[in-house]
Amino acid sequence: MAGLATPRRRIVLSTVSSDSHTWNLVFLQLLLEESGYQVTNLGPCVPDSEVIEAVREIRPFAVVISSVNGHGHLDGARLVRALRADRDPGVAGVLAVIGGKLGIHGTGNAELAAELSAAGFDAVLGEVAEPARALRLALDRAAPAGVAA
Ligand code: B12
Repeated sequence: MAGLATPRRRIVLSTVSSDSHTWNLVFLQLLLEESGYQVTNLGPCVPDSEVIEAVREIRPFAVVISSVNGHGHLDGARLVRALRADRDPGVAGVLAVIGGKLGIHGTGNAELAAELSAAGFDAVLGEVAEPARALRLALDRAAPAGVAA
């Protein structure tokens, strides 16, 4: 049924360029699919340019970025700046969410979250207690009518 997905249902899911962890992506893909989204999972270690080209091609409702190796605060900030600087308004304006282990100092990452928000992310979820709930809430806030209905 992939061809029937509306842009509001599509999500591009990726890690940051340095991150080779994959089970986080499997978890997030299943979670998002359960919530009614059609997910394009780009896999681990995705260069910034590939994420941006996927957004250009797929025109998703949101791009969800996962960081596990702790480099999310650096790689994610660079990625979202490039996304926001794109000449195509449909790419530059896409809803962007990042979460997971954003740094290497455990959960105390309020500063990193602020930096990532300033760089351009709409939602920075960090290592939250209930990732599934937090992600659903962040996406629902951006699409109040809900996509799974
Ligand atoms: C398996 C594993 C690996 C495997 C990965 C294999 C694979 N193909 O996936 C291998 C051996 C390759 C590996 C490599 C490395 N790893 Co590793 N790895 C792990 C391990 C044991 C499990 C990760 C996992 O699969 N978890 C299961 C998934 C489902 O959960 P998760 O990844 O934690 O994701 C959850 C949350 O983070 C969150 N989440 C993640 N993304 C997002 C996004 C959003 C939007 C939201 C809302 C939530 C969210 O939700 C997920 C589900 O709860 C963890 C330790 C641990 N017990 O967690 C270390 C760990 C993640 N690894 C770590 C490190 C340091 C590395 C290396 C740098 C080691 C090294 N020196 O080489 C490299 C990194 C390589 C790279 N380029 O990225 C550290 C990260 C430290 C940090 N961030 O502070 C950890 C935590 C181990 C540790 N305690 O030090 N690793």
